[in-house]
Amino acid sequence: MSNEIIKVPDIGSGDAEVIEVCVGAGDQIETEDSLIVLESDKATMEIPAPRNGRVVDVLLKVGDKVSEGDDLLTLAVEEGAAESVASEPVAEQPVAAPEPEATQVATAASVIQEVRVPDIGSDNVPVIEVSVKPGDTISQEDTLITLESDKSIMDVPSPFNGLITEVKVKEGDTLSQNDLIVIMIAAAPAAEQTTTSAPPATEQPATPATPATPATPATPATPATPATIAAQPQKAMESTLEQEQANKRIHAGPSVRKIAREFGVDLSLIQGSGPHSRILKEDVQTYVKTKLSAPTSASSGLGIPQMPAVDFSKWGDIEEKPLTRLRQIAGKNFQRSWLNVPHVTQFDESDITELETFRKSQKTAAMARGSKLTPLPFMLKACAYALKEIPQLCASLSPEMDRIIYKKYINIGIAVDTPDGLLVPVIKHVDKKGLWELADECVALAGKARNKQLKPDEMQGGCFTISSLGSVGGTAFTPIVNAPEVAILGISKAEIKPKWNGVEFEPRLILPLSLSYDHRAVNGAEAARFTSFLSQLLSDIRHILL
Ligand code: CAO
Repeated sequence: MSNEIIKVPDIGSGDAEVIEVCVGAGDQIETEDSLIVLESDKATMEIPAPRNGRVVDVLLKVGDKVSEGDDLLTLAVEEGAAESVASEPVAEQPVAAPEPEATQVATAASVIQEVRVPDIGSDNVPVIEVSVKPGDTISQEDTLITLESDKSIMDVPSPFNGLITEVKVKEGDTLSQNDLIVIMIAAAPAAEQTTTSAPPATEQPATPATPATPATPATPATPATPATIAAQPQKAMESTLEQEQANKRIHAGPSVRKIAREFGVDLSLIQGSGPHSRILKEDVQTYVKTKLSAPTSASSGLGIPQMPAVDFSKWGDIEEKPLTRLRQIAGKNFQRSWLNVPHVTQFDESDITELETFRKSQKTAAMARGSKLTPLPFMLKACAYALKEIPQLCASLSPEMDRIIYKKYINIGIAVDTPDGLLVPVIKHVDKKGLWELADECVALAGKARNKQLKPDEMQGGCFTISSLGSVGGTAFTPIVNAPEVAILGISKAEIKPKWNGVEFEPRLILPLSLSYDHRAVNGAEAARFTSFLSQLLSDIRHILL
């Protein structure tokens, strides 16, 4: 084996951008396998392997600008194969060896040139755009016509600077190699033109492009012109970018598609102003301008609009402080959940008059234990019962959204407000713990949260969350589901309210419940059954104390 540097062949234009690297170090490749995909403003083209071998090192990366002769990769090849390549006489031939078929009438400073269709890989390819007309002064590389086969779209560039005198094709014509496109007065003698990097069709050999084989390798010196590249259009199409694939039925030339890709524009959103609604460069430019000048608050349809930057100091003094890291992380989690989860909130209330009487009766005992018996441990216990009764709320959706994962354990998170932001420690196996144990754990975990002492595993494994604002106030709120959990219970401040007992209005302590749930996993009836069951449990705590 010997190492050989494979170089970029003649790509028919000055330079091109690497838009895809198809091989990596260690790959065993065969002749004709695609090595890289290049894109110039005229065409997308694959560069095939000139011979079998093993890739030692890829010397280019996506985004690199390359031209003929640049190092592409190092290939380890069999000794024999490398030698046969080196001794291949074709490799030494100059680029413009083939005789042009064009009729040339030399004048002092110009030559009349017939420009013909190069090797485009197939016959009878329809012309979808004619970009020049008699009288046009054009530069070398300007597009003359655009052809579209069922496999690829290709601009045919002018090989010369000069003046168009006659256009021999029109849209809808079908062309094959060597068909006449235009007659033009080229601005320089033909001898100079043959040295250009984009030889015209008339300078191509009349024979069809021969795929590179080990015997006749497409070495850097047997260049793959745009024509020979077009001989592998199917492969080229496969490697075209995703958006291009989606747009391939849209009428637009490669240069227009390139601009669209650079600006991230979906061509299907653009109304073409060219013949047969063909999208022109100007259409893309106008579209981008319109989008840029649109008010930032308007949705682009491509994502969530950014909030505009506002200089609040224009209206008075301000003070700017960084958000704590915790608030930033929590904020992202809220937003992700809010955007991903279709939220519904079920409101309910529970008469906790008896619960409160019992709780107060235990206050001294709680203090003696060094604990605190707030309504929260009762909520935890009641929720554990309700989650067992309605397991749909003790579940998560699979990331693919095709399965629901029921959890057979009951771990409940409690939202704790800390100076740095919100933390949610998780109380494990709530169903297996008594009220005192839960009360102790609430106090301990809330304390750890506020003192930044929570360990990661104390914040993991939750099935459901309780967010209690009961000590603060409010009548109801809509908590955000702590995804991937599917439900969260918000508790607001219990208030004395008049309740009709069948005979008279009675003052009762009423606790507001707000259950937000992921409507993909939980139905409204299940949510309502959950809060209703919870309400009953809290109204008569004998059930949960059992
Ligand atoms: N109704 C009326 N009073 C309530 C109540 C309710 N729903 N919930 C609690 N209280 C009372 C308690 O009984 C206690 O009073 P007593 O000392 O007289 O018994 C008082 O309010 C203070 O309770 P607490 O806040 O110390 O304890 P807690 O168990 O109720 O709550 C905790 C603990 C950690 C959940 C709470 O301190 C907390 O951080 N809550 C904020 C949660 C939050 O921010 N959620 C929003 C998330 S979305 O942004």
